Amino acid sequence: MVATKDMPLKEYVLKGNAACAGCQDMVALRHAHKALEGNVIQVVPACCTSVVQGLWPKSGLGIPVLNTAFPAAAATASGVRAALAAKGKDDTTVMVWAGDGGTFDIGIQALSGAFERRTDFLYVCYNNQVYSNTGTQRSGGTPLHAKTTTTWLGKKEPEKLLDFIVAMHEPVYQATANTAYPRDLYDKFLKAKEIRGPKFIHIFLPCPQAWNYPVEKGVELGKLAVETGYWIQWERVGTEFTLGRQSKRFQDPEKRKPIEEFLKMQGRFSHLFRPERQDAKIQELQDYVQYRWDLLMKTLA
Ligand SMILES: Cc1ncc(C[n+]2csc(CCOP(=O)(O)OP(=O)(O)O)c2C)c(N)n1
Repeated sequence: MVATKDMPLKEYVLKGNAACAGCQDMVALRHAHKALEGNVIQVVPACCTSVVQGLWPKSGLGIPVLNTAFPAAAATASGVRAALAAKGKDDTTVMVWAGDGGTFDIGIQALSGAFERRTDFLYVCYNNQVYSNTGTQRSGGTPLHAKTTTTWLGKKEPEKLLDFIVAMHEPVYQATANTAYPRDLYDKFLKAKEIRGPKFIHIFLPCPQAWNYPVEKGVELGKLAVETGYWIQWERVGTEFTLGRQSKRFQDPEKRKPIEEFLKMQGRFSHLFRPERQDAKIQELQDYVQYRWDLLMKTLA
């Protein structure tokens, strides 16, 4: 794994942009771009990142960015790749950077199409599990029982199992990442930029606004997600699966921390503990951890 001192010093996420305090998207963008070293065209649909990117002619990102309509990110990437091919520029990474709303829900048709066309691009879904930019409405990536502005009593359905939907499109590279492990995230982008074909990186990304936790706790929360087994770090090159070293220990349910520790740090789950404890709902979320592990190890490993 890369040593922090060996990462490029150049910053592509510029100071003074419009991100909220504690925004983990900045951690993800910063390390992704250090790996890509500026040789990238980034396609951004409507999401928090389009606010960070800002209004033309100014920009909060020091790389070429193409802002596109909410459902169209992956289709736009196919077009950018075709234009680059026409100019003979094959070594530039074309990267979609979209939220969970723009991926699980609104952009999924375009995503499916671009993968089916085998577009040479990298699709990144930064998953803060909610439509953050417009005031934190529930998305297809919002977990069971989480409160959002459109699920006041907690969401009634679990999230879509996006990784499995994407895997069935047979990407050449697929990985999960987490901003609590920025060196691992950096390495995954380094790897992705060398592989030609459709690629997908799914980033777990706590949002202090939507999840309602103190802004300085983002990394702690990201680590807890892994230590409780809630988030699993893995990658696949073609069909070759590797369980991430951060998650290896937690394949054993005995080694995992109880899901409660992850839930308790977040206001969006406070109704599970106050005014009285809702043991059945906490248990449902605990059981769902094992369900996802089993599904992953049975189908993709
Ligand atoms: C077709 C369309 N519908 C709705 C909107 C309004 N809108 C802009 S950003 C956004 C939320 C995006 O959520 P997500 O993709 O999860 O990214 P995040 O805001 O969390 O970064 C919405 C609903 C829009 N711009 N276009």
